[in-house]
Amino acid sequence: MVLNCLEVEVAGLKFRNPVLLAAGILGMTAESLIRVAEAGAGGLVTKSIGLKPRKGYPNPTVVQVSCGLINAMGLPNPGIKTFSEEIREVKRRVKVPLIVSVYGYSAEEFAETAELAVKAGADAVELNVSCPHVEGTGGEIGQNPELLKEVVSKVKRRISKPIFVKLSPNVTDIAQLAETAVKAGADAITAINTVRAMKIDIKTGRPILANRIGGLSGPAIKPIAVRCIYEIYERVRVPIFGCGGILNWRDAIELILAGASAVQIGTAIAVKDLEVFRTIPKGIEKYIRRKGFRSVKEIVGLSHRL
Ligand code: RRO
Repeated sequence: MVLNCLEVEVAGLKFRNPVLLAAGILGMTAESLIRVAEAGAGGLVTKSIGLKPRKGYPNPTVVQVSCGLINAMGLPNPGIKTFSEEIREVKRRVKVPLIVSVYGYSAEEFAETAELAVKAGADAVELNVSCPHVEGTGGEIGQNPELLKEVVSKVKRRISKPIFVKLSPNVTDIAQLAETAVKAGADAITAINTVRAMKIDIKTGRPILANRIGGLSGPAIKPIAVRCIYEIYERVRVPIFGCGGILNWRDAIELILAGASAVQIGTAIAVKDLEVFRTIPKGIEKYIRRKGFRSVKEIVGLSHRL
């Protein structure tokens, strides 16, 4: 019998392959999420959803730079009550695990939103404590160990599904924050969110994004993601979802060798389309077989053991 060497079980969820959709892209409607699943993704993470609808920032919200994209979307989302219908629709139509990314302005808001997401059918929640440019939430919570602990432990008391905590690279010691999250009950860490960045139009002299500062994603941040994952892997014993700058299967392998049990893809979809959900798993599988391994699990964190 030929075993599927790509299948992984992470934080109690079974994924047919370790290449998931990252939060923030194609994650706001059931139709786009289903398209991603049908394109081959091993799992789906939604756009970050809050308790109430939020418009987001005015345009321009995204700008391309030579090494990636800078976005300041500003958490646009329909709110969990409306989004619950999208969750139900995805669960009715596709089998892959659905992880709902949630945010809040307080521990109570995180917990209420997570609870409603699970009630609608989420297989897990990913707590966004790392948005780099929205006041009162995101990075402001994830950078503060006391607030981080309060948020994670409150959500843990409220839901029985796995909790992933998505961390920011815009901190001095990401591994320390990962440890705080795990002690408070995180079942997995997702690393990393975008890196605070800016672009200025030299003709007008003005910042291009309406919010001025945004988050950089894409190839420029991959070495930062590798370093963060490597440090987190040394510090905590829960699985890591690696995210940041993956464009091809080689990048995915690098994050897995650093310690990621599975990876999430965002910006590559804008650059290369949904084909990445076929080409990246295929490339990972060929690498594993060529190297004589039986399963992707055998190479998770391998660079720490060599
Ligand atoms: O919506 C956004 O502007 C956004 C979010 Br929530 C996030 O977590 N990371 C990011 O780069 N943008």
